[in-house]
Amino acid sequence: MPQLPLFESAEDVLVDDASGRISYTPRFVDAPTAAAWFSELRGAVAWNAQRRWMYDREVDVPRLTAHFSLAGGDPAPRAVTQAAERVIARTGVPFNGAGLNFYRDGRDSVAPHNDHLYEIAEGFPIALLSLGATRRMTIRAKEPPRRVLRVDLEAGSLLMMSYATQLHYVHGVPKTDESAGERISLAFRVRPDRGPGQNDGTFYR
Ligand SMILES: O=C(O)CCC(=O)C(=O)O
Repeated sequence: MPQLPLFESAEDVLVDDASGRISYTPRFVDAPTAAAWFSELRGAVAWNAQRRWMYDREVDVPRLTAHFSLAGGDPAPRAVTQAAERVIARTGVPFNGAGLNFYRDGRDSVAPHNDHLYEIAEGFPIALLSLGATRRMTIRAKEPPRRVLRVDLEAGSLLMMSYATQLHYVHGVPKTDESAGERISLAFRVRPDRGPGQNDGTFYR
C-alpha cells in the first residue's frame, strides 16, 4: 500500500457496494501545486471548441477539451505527466490516457453521462483530478431508487469511480447560476488498446 504524503487528506468512500466504488480525496495535491498545474494547462494546452449533433442540429460542446496519450506519441504538457505520475503512484492503476475539460464559467458543463465502456479497459477505474474553481458533480444511480450524490470537486481533489459505476450511475457537472471561476479537470483512463495479458480486470469493480 503506497504511503500517504503528509499533505494528503484521507479518502472519503462515497459508495462501496455491488454497484461499484466511488471515493473522493480532497487535497490529493497541495494548493500551490494545483494552482501551478492550472495555470500551466490554461496557457499551454491547445484547447478544442467542439461542435456536436444533438437531435437535428449542431450545437457547441459547452466546455473546451483536449486529449493526451500517456503512452508515447506527442508529448503531454508537464503538468499532465506530473499529475498522471502522482495519480498512478497513489492508485497503482496504469492510466495511459488523459482527457482534459476546461470550464470557462458557470455556463460550461458536462451533461449526465457514463463513460463509454469501449473507451476504458474492462475492470479499470476512472480518476478525475480537479484544478481551479470548485464545481459540483451530480452522480445519479440509473436504477430505482435512483440515489443521487452531490460532490463539490475542489481544487487538488481526486474522485475515483470504478468500472462498475459506469454501468450503474451517470455523472455530470451541471451549469450553475452562481458565479463560477475557471476550472480544469483531468480525467485519467486506461485505454483498451494495451497489449495482451496486461489487463486482467482485477483492479476495481
Ligand atoms: O469535469 C469533470 O470533473 C467531469 C468530466 C467528465 O465527466 C468526463 O470527462 O467524462
